[in-house]
Amino acid sequence: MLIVHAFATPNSLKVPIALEELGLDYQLQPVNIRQGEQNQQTFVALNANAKVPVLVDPDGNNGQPMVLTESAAILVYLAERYGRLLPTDGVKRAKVFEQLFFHASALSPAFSQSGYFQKLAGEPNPAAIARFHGEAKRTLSVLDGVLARNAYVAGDEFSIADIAHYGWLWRKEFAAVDFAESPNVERWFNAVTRRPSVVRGIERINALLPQA
Ligand SMILES: N[C@@H](CCC(=O)N[C@@H](CS)C(=O)NCC(=O)O)C(=O)O
Repeated sequence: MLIVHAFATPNSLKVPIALEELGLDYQLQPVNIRQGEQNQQTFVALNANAKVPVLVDPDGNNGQPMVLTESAAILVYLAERYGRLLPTDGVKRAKVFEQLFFHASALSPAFSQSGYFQKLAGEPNPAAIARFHGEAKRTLSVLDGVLARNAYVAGDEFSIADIAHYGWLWRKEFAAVDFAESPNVERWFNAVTRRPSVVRGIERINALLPQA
């Protein structure tokens, strides 16, 4: 069975949503990043970058185990292995990659750092907040422009690029952004939230949080 090392985080959520979309069985292995478990030797042996998510496919490498890190790479791997969520047509496929790279290089780091400097950093850093909160709002407005033209982020079909963006928009409060000036993102977000795969993925990832 596929194993996903994960926690209730934006990047982790992407993987169970994809697995639910693909109708696959999987096990979530909790890595409590609030308690530093991502730095334990056993986890760093799986991901030298010490971050969730990590996918372990027991026979993904010609019958041998395959370990994969980076949420966008995991989404591409699953889509290619199971033949869904990533068009084969050149232009449609390129548009999915355009959004995946935009997500991984722009929106995701902006949201992550915006949240870090506003919610977690030990001391105030106005320049960092201005830069990253500004980037979070700016990338959200870029996405709003894309969704003004398309039903989904890479065109008229739901794809792994939607799953990638959804992960961070699910945690928009952490980045201190909202949909007040992004009505197209809001329409898309609400539609994606209603997908059974997303409902189930959120339920399973939230179950990784320690019970109070
Ligand atoms: N580029 C990586 C980012 C992964 C990432 O930042 N994961 C966060 C949780 S969403 C994490 O593990 N943080 C722990 C830490 O930074 O120590 C991906 O997309 O998988």
